[in-house]
Parts: sequence; structure tokens; C-alpha cells
Amino acid sequence: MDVETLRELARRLALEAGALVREQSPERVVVAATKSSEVDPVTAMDRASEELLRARIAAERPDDAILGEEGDDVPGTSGLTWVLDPIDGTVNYLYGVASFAVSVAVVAGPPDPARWTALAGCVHSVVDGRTWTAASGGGAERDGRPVRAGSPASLATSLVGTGFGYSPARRAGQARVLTQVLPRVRDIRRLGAAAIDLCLVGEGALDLYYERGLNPWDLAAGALVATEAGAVVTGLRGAPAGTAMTVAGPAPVQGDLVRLLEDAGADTVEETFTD
Ligand code: LIP
Repeated sequence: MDVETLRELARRLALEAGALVREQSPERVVVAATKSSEVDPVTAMDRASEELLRARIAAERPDDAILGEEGDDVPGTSGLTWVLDPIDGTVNYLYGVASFAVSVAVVAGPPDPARWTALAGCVHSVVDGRTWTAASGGGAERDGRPVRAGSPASLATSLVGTGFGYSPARRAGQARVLTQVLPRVRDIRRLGAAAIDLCLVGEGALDLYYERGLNPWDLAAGALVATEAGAVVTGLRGAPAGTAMTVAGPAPVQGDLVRLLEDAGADTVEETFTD
């Protein structure tokens, strides 16, 4: 199956799951369970969205593997893995803040951002319908129109997206890093959904984005959109993007932010935080 066919399948799956979330969410969304901390929620619609995605992939791509945020890994024999975030930005969804998305990507190789080759992906913003897609070597689009990353003149004039983890110790460290970043950039935006943040870098609506602690499903599709739109997406100290750190943006300012984050120790921040 060629990458453009995979792009269209990812788009179709993301739009169907997005319609499910839009049309079947309760008036008042409640927490079904929590995960890494009491502020890391999962809702019934997270689970329903992922169940739909898994059922469609099992039917249409039965030999492919699945790595999803809310369910068990499914092994495959095709060498391809579907990487699913059924609702990226779950806290926004829980509170009714409009920035959350369904993220669907398909990768070749091991289900590890450091070692996979992303082939195609889709990020579908559930509330307003914006739909970003990308295919390896085929470019990135929003709603069928090509997108390109911006070209900020400098780090000091760059609008930078970021996010924070769910543990007080991690957040204390991230706050310390933020004191190093904020004075050196135009401004910060914390929009709450990594997949959308990465797509906004791809269309120049954010100049840069960085976050420590992303899961593979948070970044799989959005990183491909940003990359295919001409941005660079890496970790720190020569590492690929991944859980330790993800930094996205156009060269050369992406490199300037990488160096700033390296100097701030942003890939190892953990603080002892006591109330
Ligand atoms: C979220 C990310 C966000 C990050 C949150 C959380 P989820 O993903 O998209 O950027 O800051 O901590 O990881 O949990 O809503 O799928």
C-alpha cells in the first residue's frame, strides 16, 4: 500500500473517530479513570474512539500492528504499526477547551519514535474540523491545501508552544526550564494538545514547539506533518524526537532552541517538589 493510500486511510479513520467524539459525547464529560497521576484522566470517549479505530484497522489492515494510548499493543506481521491517540488533549476535552484532536499515524519498523519510519498520518481537530495530513515524501496539508513551516528571523522573535507533564516534580523542573526560555523568545503558548501543536508548527502558526515527556502516540502523526512541512523535529544532544524531549521548528531557529534547552538541562529535569 503506497503512502498516499495510507494517508487517505489515516484521514478517513481520524475523521470517523472525530465524528464519534463530537456526536456522542455527554453534555458533561466526566473522568472514567486516571493514569499516571490524579490529573492524567481518561474518559469514556477516549476509550470509545480508540475502540472504533482499532476495529476499523483490524478489518481493513488485519496484518498490521497497533500501538494505542488506551489499549494493549496488538502485534502484526506486515511490518507496519498504527499509532493511535484517540483524544490528544484529553484535559481540554474534559474541561470543554476546544483544542483536542484524534491522531492516527502509520509507521514502518519498531513502534519506537527513535527507530520507526513514519509513513503517513492525520491529526483531526474535533471541535473545528481542521484536518492535517502528511505522507512520507508527499508533503503536508491542512484541509487538502499544502502547508509549510514558517521562517522566523530569530529565536527572540519566535512564538513557542510547549506543554507540561502530570507529576509535580516534573512540572517543577519544567517551570525552571521555562524561566530560561521565556525571556529569550517572543512568547509562549500552552495549547494542551501536542499533536495540534506540532501541526501548527507545520503551518507556521507556531514558530517552534518543545515538550519533555510526550508518548509515541502524542507525536507520531504531528511530527510527520511538521517534518513534511519543512520543519526539523529532534530531541536534544543529537537524539531523535521522543519522550526525553521533542523540539520542532524550522532551521536554524530550531537548533537555537535545542542549544538553549540543552544548556537548561531540559531533557533531564526532575525536581524534588514538596508542598
Ligand atoms: C497530552 C499532550 C500534551 C501534554 C499533556 C498530555 P493526552 O496528551 O498532547 O501536549 O502536555 O501532558 O500528554 O494525554 O491528552 O493524550
